[in-house]
Amino acid sequence: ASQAQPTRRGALIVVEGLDRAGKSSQCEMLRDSLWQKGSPVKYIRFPDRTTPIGKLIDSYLRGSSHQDDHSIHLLFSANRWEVAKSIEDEIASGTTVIVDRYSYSGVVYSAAKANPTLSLEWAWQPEIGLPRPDICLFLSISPEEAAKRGGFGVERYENEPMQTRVRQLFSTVFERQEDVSIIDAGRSITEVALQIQATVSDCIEHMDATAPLRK
Ligand code: DGP
Ligand code: NA
Ligand code: NA
Repeated sequence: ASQAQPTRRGALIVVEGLDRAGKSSQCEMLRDSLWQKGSPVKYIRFPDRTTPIGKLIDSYLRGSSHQDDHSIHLLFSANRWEVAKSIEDEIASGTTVIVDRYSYSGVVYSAAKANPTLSLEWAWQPEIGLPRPDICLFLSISPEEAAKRGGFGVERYENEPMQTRVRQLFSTVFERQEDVSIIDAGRSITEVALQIQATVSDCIEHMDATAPLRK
């Protein structure tokens, strides 16, 4: 009788970075390269602006509505929680999921507001229990390189003082975090894409794909 193969789960890959680091293009290129190698793969992004909670977030980011700092923080987190189960299901079924922004953006952007009752520690609490990434790629660009890439957009957070605090807090958070790969995203799109592909292949090769996703 034929023996069922042990099911290999997919990987959870998170891509983080400052605004204009090139995250979205790199996520698309990574998705395409995994797809070409024959792995089932899905690309999602946070915030997911299409859900009811996502619509509140979108309106806040576009400056059309005001929210208390804690309240919007919890909405961003809830926006991840409402998708968490479907991420787990995809991964259990063998699909690799690439996520454009996750809990790290969540804590860093909120803590960057320097609200005295919104510390990094406070900000982490609602993230606890979400599926934990197998790898996080941090796309790092210098402030000089960021400036070369043109002006900021019009959304909330897209200004120099905020981005400077976000950059500092990302370093603080990633110093304490395992499984983070810092990618120099100041190079050409192709060079960055190749490094990302190599890093992800290495991660997928070495992870225990028979063990469930961590929390
Ligand atoms: P994007 O659609 O990737 O450009 O993200 C929109 C903006 O929202 C961007 O400036 C980063 C910020 N952001 C993403 N996730 C979170 C989060 O969980 N909390 C907060 N406060 N900001 C976030
Ligand atoms: Na943005
Ligand atoms: Na993005």
